[in-house]
Amino acid sequence: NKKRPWSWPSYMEEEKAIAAPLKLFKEHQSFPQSRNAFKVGMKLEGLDPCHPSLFCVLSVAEVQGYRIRLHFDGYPECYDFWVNADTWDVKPAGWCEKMGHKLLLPKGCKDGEFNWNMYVKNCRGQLAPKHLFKSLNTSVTPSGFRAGMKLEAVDKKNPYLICVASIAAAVDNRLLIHFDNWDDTYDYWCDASSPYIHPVGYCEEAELTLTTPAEYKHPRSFSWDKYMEETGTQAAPARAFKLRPCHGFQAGMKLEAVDKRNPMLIRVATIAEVEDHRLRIHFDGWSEEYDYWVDADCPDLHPVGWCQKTSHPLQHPSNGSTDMLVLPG
Ligand code: MLY
Repeated sequence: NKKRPWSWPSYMEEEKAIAAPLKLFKEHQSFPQSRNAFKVGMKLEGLDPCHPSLFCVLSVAEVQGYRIRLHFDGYPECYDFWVNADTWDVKPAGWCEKMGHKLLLPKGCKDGEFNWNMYVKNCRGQLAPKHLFKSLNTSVTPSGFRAGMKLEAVDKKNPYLICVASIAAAVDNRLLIHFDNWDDTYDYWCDASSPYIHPVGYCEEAELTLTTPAEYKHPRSFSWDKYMEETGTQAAPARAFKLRPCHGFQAGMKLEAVDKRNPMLIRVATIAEVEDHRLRIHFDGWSEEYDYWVDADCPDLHPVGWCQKTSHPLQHPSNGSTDMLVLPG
């Protein structure tokens, strides 16, 4: 009985399962239109996934199919992270300066002394050419959101809290959400249809508790009108908030998903459970304790066949025992 190589079609037949239909995936999850042209050593500016209000000086450390591993210049490799080549979160050198964003410099570089051209020359690197950045050519319709406007937002690190928040930046169709009087470690980027943001007055209307700004003197008597007057600010207009349609994914559907514990790996996975905007991802052949919840539009979810199309290795259920060795902790 010769062992045939693993394949999606035969696996699907064995499992009597169906693939999550292509139309349910967002463009940034689906099959890319072009190749990944990033090369190891190219330098760029990009968001720190653990601290998304910060753009940093990064280098491409590894290329795998349509994905790249990014390294923080001057910092240990343990902070490296993987993104898709078309992510909005990376920008060409000089983008921050042009947009007026702060750029976290490589360790050891002094503010005001950093110059991209000199830097690249000194470390014999190269800048990632502008045309590799998909996100620079997106057409953007004005959204009505402006930096400084107030809103009510879920703290994604403490998702049971809806809090007084501000738009810290509005770039393309992306909004940087900041929590008033807190440091920027809770900040995150989202779009106008994010289920995590609501107009001023939402909590009152829905009879939910609104978490007031840190150190706010009279949290019990918080009033938006008073607060906005005190701070000289405005509410983000209610019409700017868009309703996100249901994702349409159903439990049992198969897909390819990045393994959060070892993000260089993409595994055969099943949707185990669905909520309005989230999915519980189960890795086939692995214990349920490795399941995790993600937003349905997460860029780490891909349709069946994505790895093959983009020349990325796919970890299938039957080789679980070998890659167990590279799973940390
Ligand atoms: N227990 C946490 C809660 C922090 C909440 C911050 N949000 C509102 C931005 C702490 O005190 O660290």
